[in-house]
Amino acid sequence: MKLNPNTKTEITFDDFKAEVLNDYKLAVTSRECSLLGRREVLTGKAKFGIFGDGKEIPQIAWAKAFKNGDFRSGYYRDQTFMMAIGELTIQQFFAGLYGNTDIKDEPMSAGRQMGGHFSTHSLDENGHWKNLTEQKNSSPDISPTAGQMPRLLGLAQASKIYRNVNGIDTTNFSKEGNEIAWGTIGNASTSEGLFFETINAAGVLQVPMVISIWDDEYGISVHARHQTTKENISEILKGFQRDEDTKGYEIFRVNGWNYPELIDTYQRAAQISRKEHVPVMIHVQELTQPQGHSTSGSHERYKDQDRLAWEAEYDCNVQLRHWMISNNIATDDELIALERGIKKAVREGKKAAWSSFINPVMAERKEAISLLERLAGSSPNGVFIRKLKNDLEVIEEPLRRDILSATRKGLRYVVSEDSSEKTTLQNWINQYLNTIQPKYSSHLHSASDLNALNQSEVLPTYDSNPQEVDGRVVLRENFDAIFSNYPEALIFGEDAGYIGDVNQGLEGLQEKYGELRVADTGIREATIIGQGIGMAMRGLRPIAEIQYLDYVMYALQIMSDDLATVQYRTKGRQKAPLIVRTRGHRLEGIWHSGSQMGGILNLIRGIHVLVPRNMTKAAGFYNTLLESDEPALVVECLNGYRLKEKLPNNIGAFKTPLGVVETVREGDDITLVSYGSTLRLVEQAAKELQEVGIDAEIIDVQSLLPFDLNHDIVKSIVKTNRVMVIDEDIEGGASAYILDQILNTQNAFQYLDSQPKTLAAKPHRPAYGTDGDYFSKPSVEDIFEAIYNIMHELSPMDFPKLR
Ligand SMILES: Cc1ncc(C[n+]2csc(CCOP(=O)(O)OP(=O)(O)O)c2C)c(N)n1
Ligand SMILES: [Mg+2]
Repeated sequence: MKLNPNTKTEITFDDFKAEVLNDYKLAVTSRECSLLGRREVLTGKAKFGIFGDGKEIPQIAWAKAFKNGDFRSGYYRDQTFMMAIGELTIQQFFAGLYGNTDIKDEPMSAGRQMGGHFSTHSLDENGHWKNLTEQKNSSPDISPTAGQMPRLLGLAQASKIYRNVNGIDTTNFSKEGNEIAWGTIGNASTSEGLFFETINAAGVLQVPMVISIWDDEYGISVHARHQTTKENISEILKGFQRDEDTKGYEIFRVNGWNYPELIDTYQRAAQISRKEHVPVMIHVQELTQPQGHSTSGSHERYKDQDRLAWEAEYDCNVQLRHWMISNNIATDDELIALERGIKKAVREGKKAAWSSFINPVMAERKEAISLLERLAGSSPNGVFIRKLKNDLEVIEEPLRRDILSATRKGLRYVVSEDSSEKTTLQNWINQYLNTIQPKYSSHLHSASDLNALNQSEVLPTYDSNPQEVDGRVVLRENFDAIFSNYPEALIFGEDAGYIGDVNQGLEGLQEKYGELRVADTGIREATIIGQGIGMAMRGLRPIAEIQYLDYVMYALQIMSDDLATVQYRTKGRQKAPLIVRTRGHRLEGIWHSGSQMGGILNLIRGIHVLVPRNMTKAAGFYNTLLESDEPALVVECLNGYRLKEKLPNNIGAFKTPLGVVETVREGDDITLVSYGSTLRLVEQAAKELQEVGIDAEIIDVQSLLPFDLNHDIVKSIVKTNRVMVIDEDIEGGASAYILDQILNTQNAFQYLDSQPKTLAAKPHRPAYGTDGDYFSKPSVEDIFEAIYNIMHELSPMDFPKLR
């Protein structure tokens, strides 16, 4: 066993001994947390537990190579690492297990994520950047296996941008691009497509990414023989190994119980990656799971006696212990004493965590009990109310649900009574909900002053005789202004670089701003988004281009699971203000008609969804978003790039507001609500309806999420008393979402004289060609007739049956 030459020469044997002892102490502390954590779940104090036992020693070796400014993107096994970098205490570990909603006690997610999902704070309490170069950083974990991979790519690429692009203010984010993005993944999760996609992309991009694979041969109960060709991930990835002629990876293989070799490997990996910006893969083999996968089951069900015996022997903590004794670093007795002390410290930390979790709830229950008692005393139904109170009082470990359930039920017994005790309880419940609900619901969006809704509209302005240009030229001019105004802005996607995107909205910009800022990527939508998420988390302003709306499907999982939840799952302590640019709506054929808006709307709450009807509106959205700190999806109209628009003279400065609809035609008979490419058909139908005496008002939604914050649609319905939503998505998709907003949020039903209607596409995907479109999605005639029929029902004499 050899030690890192650096460590050997720089420190004395006593220092070395102290460091090893310290490492062992941490390994045992972490293990003890896992053991006690499992017990907390089995006794019912916590709901679910998944721990880092069996992976302690490699994480300690890794932490030694991890520097300020570096980032982690990992998964639920990494508690020891988080402890080693000083970002997780025993008490915080248990606070996470209990789901403590106070971010001071549970800094990972304020109780929103189950334990084992780690994160650090990139933002202060006002949502402003901290100096990330002065702290050790972890991006926030997500549960879907391999979901941490796409963002890892972006975290690594940020270093490359900071090192090679001039003019960016790097103060808070980078020191010459010297930061490494460190990933971890379980052996079984390397079966996921996201793993392979990321590995390939990082090899192409040559970014400082070090990925550790924690290999314990299992993924829950499923053995490596069902997971990995040759049962060996580094073996099959050998082709990625760089050599003198070709760029690629540096690949290491090391046993997870071999403390000195682990330390050496991580030091070497860091040196290569940090200095040369080469991606490194560390396959950490022969790891174990002393307690099995999670608290949901026991591994004795699927591991045979031999395997269990091997795991007991090669447990990395046990191996380190042997190694320490045989190298005279400590005696057995000394270690026994140390272990005893750790057990006590962990028990105490656990107790403290439980107290800070339960004490506020106990105090809240006390208030509720006294209010219920007083209500009981004042009511003829006192006996029933007292039972509620007694039942609440005897719960040993009460939840807030118990408190609310009892108090809310209590009110039902006094529904027809009038007493000050009742008013007091009513007020208390309302007040309690107002204080407690945000603990579970705040920060879906940014709560900082940079929230996109704080941006006010700036209208485009025009010369007296403005130039009429193709829509794509408005976009190009605006992107030019963006890249010149924001040195930290960059765009990347398939065909986005050299040819300036498939519709030439970026024409000439790569030449002007360089290959790193206007970049072509491989065909890999999920990691295009991941690249954006990671870079946005490190202070850059990425615009990730997904070539067509239909192919957002490949990236939708990562947008939904990762991007959309960043603010929420960190309670506002991290952000990823990524702009996703795509183009869609109504072209031709099953995969080029971009109609899955309903799916998108349902899946990415937390991301703004903007559907500008022309390129001036789109450019205005980009300008708004760059002044804010939130993620958004902007869907440009695929058939709008060659339509003429007036060229504004305040390019780069005009801003389209979010959540504001626009009335594009005024009328008295019916309100038509639509957006995007379909809007043009609605406008045509309205013209034709005018000819038969129907005067339609048209509202362009523009911004699906957020939706009509001023409630302008209902104001229109107050005038017309009728509404139809027209959308190219299927029934129950975006049109249902829009109608729900109009009826439930805007309370429009009271102003309606006719049934509110939606007009949507056929339930199948659109067939190819112009006729395919005509017979699949609402046509001008469909729209005309649907509206005409409403008027016919109202007044058959004026509007006789058409057919
Ligand atoms: C996409 C997805 N599929 C399934 C799961 C359920 N799941 C959680 S952990 C796990 C096994 C992961 O095994 P491995 O990657 O080897 O990590 P280990 O737990 O062994 O460290 C599975 C199947 C999940 N979280 N996400
Ligand atoms: Mg595994």
